[in-house]
Amino acid sequence: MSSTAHVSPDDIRKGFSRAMSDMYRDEVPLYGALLELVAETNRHVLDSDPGLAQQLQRTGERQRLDMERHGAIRVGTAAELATLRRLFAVMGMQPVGYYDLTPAGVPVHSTAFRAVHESALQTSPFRVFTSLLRLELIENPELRAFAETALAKRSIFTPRALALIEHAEQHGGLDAAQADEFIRQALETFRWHHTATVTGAQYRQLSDQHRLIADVVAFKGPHINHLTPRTLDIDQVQAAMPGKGITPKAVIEGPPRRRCPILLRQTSFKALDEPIAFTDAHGSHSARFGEIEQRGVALTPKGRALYDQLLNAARDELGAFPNEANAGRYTQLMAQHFQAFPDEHGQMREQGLAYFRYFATGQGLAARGQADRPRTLEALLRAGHVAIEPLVYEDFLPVSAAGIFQSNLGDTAQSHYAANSNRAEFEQALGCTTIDELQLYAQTQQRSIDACTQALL
Ligand code: OOG
Ligand code: NI
Repeated sequence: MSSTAHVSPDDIRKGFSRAMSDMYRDEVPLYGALLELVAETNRHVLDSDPGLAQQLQRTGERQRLDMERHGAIRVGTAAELATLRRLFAVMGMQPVGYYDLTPAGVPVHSTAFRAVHESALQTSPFRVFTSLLRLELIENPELRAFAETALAKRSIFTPRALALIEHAEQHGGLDAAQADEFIRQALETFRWHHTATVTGAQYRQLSDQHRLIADVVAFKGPHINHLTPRTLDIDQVQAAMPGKGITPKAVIEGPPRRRCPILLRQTSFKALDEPIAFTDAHGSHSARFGEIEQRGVALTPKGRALYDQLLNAARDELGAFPNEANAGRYTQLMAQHFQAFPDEHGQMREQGLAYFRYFATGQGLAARGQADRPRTLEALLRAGHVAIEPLVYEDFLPVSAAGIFQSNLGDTAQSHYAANSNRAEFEQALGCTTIDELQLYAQTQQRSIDACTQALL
């Protein structure tokens, strides 16, 4: 068996991402509508902005754009999270970043499973935002015990999925037939269930504590709750959504609209109310929604600090959680505060605010071997022998994620938790540490500089 060629984890991820998207489109038709709208908008943007088309061609993002998406799931126990880590590892996905959403009233902490190397991201940039419920935040001891018992009874992975994970770990990979079966079996974990594992009354009790708690505890598994395609112009899609029968949330999360996009902008439409059979009665539950994202350049620690400072200043001045009523003022405040953030790639690079990829230009390659050619990176850039392109942000933003969660939980019940952020506990549950995303961006940037040096020797 081990003599058969292994399928690359990147190809398994690519296949899984496609299978997941097909499953979700079958189950949630509005996701299909959103995919079409995003594809149409992206085509239009690429046709009307040749400069952007060229930039995305050079970085490879244009080639990966149509298959680019992220999903999100929520689990209930350390064991579930640890097994998910092993499942995602089979597909070359590792836990990157730690996000604590408790300060925003959402009783979870999270990581994003994704590929980490630019060449792997190029094959498939699929990411899964994965949250672990913090059961210790349930105040009522009986309810907490009930939730723990319900979670302890369930098994969210099929026996074949577990066997194939083990096989991949022991043999260093899966062959083609095993990879196909793995994709099918792994998909089962993320499927929607029309039946709950609890009574209607138990569901209500959990839900009264927090809707998220009911969403995790009352079901057989961590259904995928959204899949998010990447658009090149989120304002255009947001404006076009109502025409397609989709009502977006009032405010786009993340930075304001800019010429040079930074980090991540996101918007979503509310979760659908879906019929559920409880063990003793019929009712409904809403969990699944649609979201779109627009990705911009990754920021350095200095750039991120400036982003956080400006975001906080705008929110402080708004004096309330952004909502339908204050959306206009929020947009205005954001635009105003973010004037302090340079909106030109050259300036962002010079001020050390963002990460870039460096490319040897035709001019640079033509000058190879010439005695008087420039030597330093700065001189090469000035001479046009090297050009920069923004390094795309591959991760998430905690304040935005909290906004996405809230819009789907109904903005009504805002919980307040005094609990501290607990990265160590999360990593203990996960079974490893989370990777620092900033280090990944710095490494990709450095590899591109090294490649330029090589090419222009
Ligand atoms: C995850 C919400 C966060 C994002 O894109 O920031 C998220 C969830 O609702 O489970 O997906
Ligand atoms: Ni999302």
